[in-house]
Amino acid sequence: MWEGLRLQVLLLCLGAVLWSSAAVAGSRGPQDRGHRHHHPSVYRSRERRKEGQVLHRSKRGWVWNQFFVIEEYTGPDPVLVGRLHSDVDTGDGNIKYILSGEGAGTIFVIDDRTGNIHATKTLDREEQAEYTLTAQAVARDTNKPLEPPSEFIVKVQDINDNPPVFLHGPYYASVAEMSNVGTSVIQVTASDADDPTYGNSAKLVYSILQGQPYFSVEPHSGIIRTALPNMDREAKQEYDVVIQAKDMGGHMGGLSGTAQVKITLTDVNDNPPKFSQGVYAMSVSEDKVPGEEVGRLKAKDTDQGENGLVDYTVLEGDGMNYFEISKDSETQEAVIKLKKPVDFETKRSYTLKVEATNPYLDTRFISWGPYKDTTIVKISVEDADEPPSFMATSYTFEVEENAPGGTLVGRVHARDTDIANNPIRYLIPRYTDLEEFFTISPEDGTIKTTRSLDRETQAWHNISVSATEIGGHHQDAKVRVNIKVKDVNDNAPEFATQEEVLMCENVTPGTIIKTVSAVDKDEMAHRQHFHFSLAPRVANNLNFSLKDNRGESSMLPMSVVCLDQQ
Ligand SMILES: *[C@@H]1O[C@H](CO)[C@@H](O)[C@H](O)[C@H]1NC(C)=O
Ligand SMILES: CC(=O)N[C@H]1CO[C@H](CO)[C@@H](O)[C@@H]1O
Ligand SMILES: [Ca+2]
Ligand SMILES: [Ca+2]
Repeated sequence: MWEGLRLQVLLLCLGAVLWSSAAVAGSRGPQDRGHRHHHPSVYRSRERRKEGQVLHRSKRGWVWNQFFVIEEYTGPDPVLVGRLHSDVDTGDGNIKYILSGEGAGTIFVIDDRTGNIHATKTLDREEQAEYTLTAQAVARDTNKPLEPPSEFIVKVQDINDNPPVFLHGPYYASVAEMSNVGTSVIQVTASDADDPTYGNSAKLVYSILQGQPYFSVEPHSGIIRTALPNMDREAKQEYDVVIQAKDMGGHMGGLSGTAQVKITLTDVNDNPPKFSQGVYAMSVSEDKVPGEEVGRLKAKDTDQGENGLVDYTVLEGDGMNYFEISKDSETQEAVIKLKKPVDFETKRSYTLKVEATNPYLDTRFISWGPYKDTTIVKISVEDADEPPSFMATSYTFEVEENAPGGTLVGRVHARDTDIANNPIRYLIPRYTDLEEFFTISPEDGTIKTTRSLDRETQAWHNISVSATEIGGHHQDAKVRVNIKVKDVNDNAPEFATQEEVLMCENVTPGTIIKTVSAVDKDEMAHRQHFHFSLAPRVANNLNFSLKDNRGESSMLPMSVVCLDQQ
């Protein structure tokens, strides 16, 4: 419809270069952009414009409904954006040009006689890229429109006034150690507020400022890749990389921004476990009981997590039956414990061949292995100061009662099982023989009585004897000694009862008058019995007889029989 209007717009050319691109602004091609970034020429052209260079519309077909004004212009005078001109304008001042729309009267002011439009302040394309305005030509006296109103656009011309910015930095990334060269780590992206469709103001190129030769960045994608083979986490784990994004396609004079990228190498299993010693010496006392810890050793593995886990096994050695190996999962140490008691006097040293292995292997690095190590553990058995030991677990002796003091009862014998073979001293702990019936020879362990014993008072003297090492740690041992007092027949039998016997007259001969029995304090052997007889005083009295019931038991009662009375 603009074709039909007679309102002419004079474009103010900002210079030949700017002009040409403005003329085809609707269909800018890459070849045009190639010219557009020569900003010095833009500034130069501005100077010329101030001299009043004005181009007239010379042919139809322009995209002439657009004005261009460069952003961020800070000259002393307002920028002339363009000029409205109507064909009916004869230059006599009867036409009045009116501007309305976005920014009319504030940002854009028009000289209503000449049609010159000026921008009153600097414009920022990144704030507002274009303004839609309406031009009118009216008769100055009647205010009658001389042309239909026509809409046009003022486009703010981009300059490179915005640096690239990494909006998501700083970045944290990780990549496995030993990765192949070219392994992608992370992609970083910067943004540029300038016009991406125009010139190179927003055309970014990435480069690496810090982090070479370990990493590289792809210039156009911002993808960071590894650049060095065999990067070893165990040598260096963290890298501070700085990436720069530069606009103007990376050329001189472009603006730039940087981002920090912290790259951490993650672990792979590329180190075997390693014992620091070829031989580990340990010792165990012979008095340790099975289950007790003998010692620890550790194979170091510089890898992390499960790559650094170590398992231990005993491969061989004469100590295999006596010691077992386990792992302290907290410290990753091998723990050697006693499995069976050891005896210094029997065998004084054992050897174990211990292997440490990584349970989790990485197939890619198998050839760098083997992921195991072996070492020798030498365990010496230490002599423990063991208490003396009696030759018997207990002793039983006999001594005759009434034997005189000083009679030999028996002899105990203990000895020191240690190599030192310390001499032994014996004694009877007083509390086991309160009345001091016995003495013992400290040197040779012979027990004697101190006085004669009476079986009928105490038949057993169950005492203890202790044996103590002289020297060493004075360890001692005790043994039970049961002493039996042997009986001798030193007691006369007595009647069990001492009663008078009353009997009636005229009893029938053969009647049992009384049964008597006897007791004896002495020990009664089996089938032993008493012999009964009538006292001599009545032995010739034929009126009574005594019947000895010998036979069944040791204390059979006797019958006294009343003889027939005449
Ligand atoms: C003493 O030891 C003997 C034999 O072991 C035992 O028959 C007896 O009952 C013990 N006497 C005492 C008082 O412990
Ligand atoms: C020795 C004795 O005392 N014998 C007497 C037995 O009994 C007759 C009759 O009762 C006496 O006459 C005896 O003296
Ligand atoms: Ca820019
Ligand atoms: Ca590793």
